[in-house]
Amino acid sequence: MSKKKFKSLYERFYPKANVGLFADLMFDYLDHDGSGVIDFVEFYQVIIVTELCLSDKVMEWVFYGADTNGNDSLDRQEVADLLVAVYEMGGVDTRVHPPNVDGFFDRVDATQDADDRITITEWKDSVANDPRARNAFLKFGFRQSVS
Ligand SMILES: [Ca+2]
Ligand SMILES: [Ca+2]
Repeated sequence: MSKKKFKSLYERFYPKANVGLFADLMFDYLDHDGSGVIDFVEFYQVIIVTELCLSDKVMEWVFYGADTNGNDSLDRQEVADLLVAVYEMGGVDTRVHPPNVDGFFDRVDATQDADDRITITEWKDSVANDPRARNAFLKFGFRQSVS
């Protein structure tokens, strides 16, 4: 999407905040190659970084944004894509430090119902227990109050 579209979408998410300048900054930050265009994944990274805490709403939005096939749960590929987005947002080079998806499932899913899918409940419980994901959120000003 173009910068103009980005700013208008962004302002719709935050109608009460003066986000124009920040939207400019974020657009330029995300538009690594200077093409003047960013994609939706990049856009939603911006939305999560600008929330001030990990509210339920944000956690749900991220979850359903990551659920690309719309079946209300995250499989391993969807979790991998999501963790890459979150880690990259936190400045982690995922080519050097790829997300440990199996470890994530061991920690999050195996301790719950072990059905090899991440539900919205499991997802909300998980971020607080993933240091790299939590740091990525905290780095952008999230408060630590997850839940
Ligand atoms: Ca899914
Ligand atoms: Ca599960």
